[in-house]
Amino acid sequence: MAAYGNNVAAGAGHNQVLDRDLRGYLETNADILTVIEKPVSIDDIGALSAQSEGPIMFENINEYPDFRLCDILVKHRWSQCRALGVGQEDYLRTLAHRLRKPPRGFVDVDTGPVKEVVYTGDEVDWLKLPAPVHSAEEGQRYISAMNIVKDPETGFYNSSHAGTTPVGPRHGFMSFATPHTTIIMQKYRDMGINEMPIAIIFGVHPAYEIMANFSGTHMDMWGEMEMVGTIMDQDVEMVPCETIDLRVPAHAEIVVEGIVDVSKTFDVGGVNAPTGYFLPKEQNIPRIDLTAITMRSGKPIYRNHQTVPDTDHQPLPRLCHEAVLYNRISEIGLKVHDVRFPPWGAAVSCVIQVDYPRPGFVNDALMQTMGSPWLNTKMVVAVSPDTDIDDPGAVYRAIATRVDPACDMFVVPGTRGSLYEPSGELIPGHEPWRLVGKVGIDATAKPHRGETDYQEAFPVNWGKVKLEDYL
Ligand SMILES: [Mn+2]
Repeated sequence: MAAYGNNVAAGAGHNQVLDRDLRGYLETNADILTVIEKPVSIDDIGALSAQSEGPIMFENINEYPDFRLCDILVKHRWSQCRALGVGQEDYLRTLAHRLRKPPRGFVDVDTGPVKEVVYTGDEVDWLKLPAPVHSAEEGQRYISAMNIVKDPETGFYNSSHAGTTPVGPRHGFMSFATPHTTIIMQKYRDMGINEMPIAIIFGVHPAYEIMANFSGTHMDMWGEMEMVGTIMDQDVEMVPCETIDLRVPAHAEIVVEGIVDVSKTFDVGGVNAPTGYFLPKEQNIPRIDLTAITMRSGKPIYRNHQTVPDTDHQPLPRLCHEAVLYNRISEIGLKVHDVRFPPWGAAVSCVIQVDYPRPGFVNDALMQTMGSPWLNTKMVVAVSPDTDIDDPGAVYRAIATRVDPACDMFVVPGTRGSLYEPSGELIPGHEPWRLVGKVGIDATAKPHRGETDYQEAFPVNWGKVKLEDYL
């Protein structure tokens, strides 16, 4: 599955100036894009997308002939690195470095491709967008695109990917699972404003999506949208909305404009968690009412994020976490080769790949990672550079062979559990929050316990002679 990353020639996929839009990105990165031209039903798109390891585009959807649909843009490092226009080996440190830079802001322009088609009033109907049902348990259509809201105090543009259930042509329910939107909605209420403008954006360059999922201390300095140009290392253009006081990416494929009534919430059904479970089974969330839809002409591309099983729904929200942890662990003094919330870790496990000068460093790095702000570090494993972090079997092998359970792992009971997986105890009176323990596992090679014992044996000419050459 890492074949692309290992086989592409040095320089492939590196574009010094990144494409401004998703169409350009897909063209530049055609070598890793799977294009499906055969007609498919919208009911099969989830199951088909989730079989692809790399970006996939459906050109002909039976029920929605006017749209294309793409997915799985950033599941693996070999595709994530294309979003920054750097090689796989440079991706994480590049993102980590750029996240420490000041916000570049965005460039205001009057109009852009996303205004080629404009629907307002009764013409607005988002049920015409190819939003699929993501699982039988959910049983209803689910929109997973990026959204933008404006902090009414600072004016900064905060972004997240709040799962949205469309239930009529012009309304739906939005699950704001991220703390910042919750804080911003409270600011509107405190100012006596019940109508929060919101824009939902489909089909942007994947760097927007990586940045939109940032989670950490930033609200007094910038919003995620002001940082997109920073991580792309180039200007991004924004256009004014038609019906609300908000600006949106000029080169997006589709933009939905609407208003969230922050004064009320509604009981709606459950949701597919990034862990792969149908949790929580009930949600109490606000309603959105649509005011406009604008889009590009010529078969606009609907960006779907199929949520289950292992897709880019697991890594995407955690790519900035990885970069923040890269910085924090580096500060301790370890050489960090990689930090990964792997798709096969169900969004509650993190693997750090490190070198370190002497005993003691790994436990500090494990504690730093386990104590991160996010609820995704229940099980943290440290490995050495000779363990293939892309291969779950290799990580398991390191745990099996390089860990003395009596001294290389430690458990911390009673920490903040994820509401998205069932292992923690529900906290009475605070449902769906859970209490859970965490485990740190040092599966690194330990030279101080015998250098040569940690060297694995391989055949002569391993990696040089290929069986395929003899077939
Ligand atoms: Mn935020």
